[in-house]
Amino acid sequence: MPNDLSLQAHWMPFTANRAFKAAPRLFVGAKDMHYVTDDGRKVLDGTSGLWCTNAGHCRAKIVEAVKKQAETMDYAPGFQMGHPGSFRVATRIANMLPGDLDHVFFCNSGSEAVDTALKIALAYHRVRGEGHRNVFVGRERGYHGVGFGGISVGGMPANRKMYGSMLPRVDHLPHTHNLKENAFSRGEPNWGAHLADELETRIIALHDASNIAAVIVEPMAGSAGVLIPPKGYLKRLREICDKHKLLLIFDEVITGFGRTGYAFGTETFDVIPDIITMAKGITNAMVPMGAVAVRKGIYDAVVNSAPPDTVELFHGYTYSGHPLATAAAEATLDVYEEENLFARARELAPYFEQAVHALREMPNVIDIRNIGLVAGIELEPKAGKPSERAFKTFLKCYEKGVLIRTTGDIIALSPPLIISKQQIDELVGVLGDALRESGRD
Ligand code: PXG
Repeated sequence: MPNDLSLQAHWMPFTANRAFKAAPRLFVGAKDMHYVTDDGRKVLDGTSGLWCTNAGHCRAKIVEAVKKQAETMDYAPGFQMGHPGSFRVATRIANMLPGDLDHVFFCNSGSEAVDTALKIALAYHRVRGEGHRNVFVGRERGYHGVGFGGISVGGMPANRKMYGSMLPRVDHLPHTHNLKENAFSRGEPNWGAHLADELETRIIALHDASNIAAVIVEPMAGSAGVLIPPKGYLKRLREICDKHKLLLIFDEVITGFGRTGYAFGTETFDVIPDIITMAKGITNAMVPMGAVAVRKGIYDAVVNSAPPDTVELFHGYTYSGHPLATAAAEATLDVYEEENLFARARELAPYFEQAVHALREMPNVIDIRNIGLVAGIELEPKAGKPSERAFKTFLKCYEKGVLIRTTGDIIALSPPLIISKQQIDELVGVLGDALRESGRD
């Protein structure tokens, strides 16, 4: 670390600031599958940064596109003005989505995408004369970013407990994680579709469908530790939403752009929601960007309800559709397409599955689950010290040149979709060594 670098002023996000500043870990470079540390070590990226560099790091095509855009036009106002890039990206995203999910609103992060989606859902019901539909249904262990909307529908206790009042009318479905029934499942677990029925039997029964605006879930919960939807679960949610005219929102901030083996989770799980939120992989993380895709009927209802020539939705961000972000997105979508990366994730998935499930024999492993190029490895928490075992494993992996991610005592692997079989072996091999060592502690 440079001697003149002071770490004190920066209040780091979701980080143990004091421990980090006592023993910092700094990256200073990145290329393809690797980071470079400040002391010149290469670290294999097993997590695509924070689930976002799906095409690998510093890809030349994306770098060039952003450079060129920065030289040509740095910024264009997005309100009552436009620039071609945002229209092109919206069209391309609409073409990647199934059904009539064909209008796209831009923002700058997953948290903003979630807020935007919730607001669009309320606006949609209101313009149809159903403004009484203002209850949102999230799910326990859901993660929808850190805005007040997102933490309200989210189900991560630590992310909520400090912050007092949130959106006032929210209920939560039960999460689907059950080790007794589903431990060591490969792909979608068999047990748990019936948990979707709670939407009808408990939540709709309590609030009445006529008061509920939307149900928001991650098709596969990422941050809570890779919780893969049970077979048939998402279809049941869709059926119940249809029956009671509730909008179904899929938060695809993590599952978007190939993570589960197809462009989006909607395709992998063959269930079409009404609204999809996305971010992260949309620009391969080169420039922050988020987006919300909605079905045609939602756009039409809101837009056509306003008098002609007036603003239809009072919502937007200074940087909605920022030119650098749209340039990065266009080049990123090119890379995904040219290198067939979503199909590559699908084709590599069985090899990845075999590799990660071999960790079953390691000490303290109580579950392994996977789909596409994502896996969760759950450890038995150390008595009285939750999270410690997984975090120590993270530190050992980092020392050995591999980046993993932990949440509680769950290890998540979500490598860039360009990973080779040899690198999968390296990632899992190093993690295995680290688990063996942590097992002795
Ligand atoms: N929705 C989902 C499903 C997410 O996973 C967000 C919204 C919020 O996105 P922004 O861009 O506002 O952070 C996320 C973010 C992790 C991890 O390791 C996950 C996220 C972010 C950082 C770390 O689990 N997900």
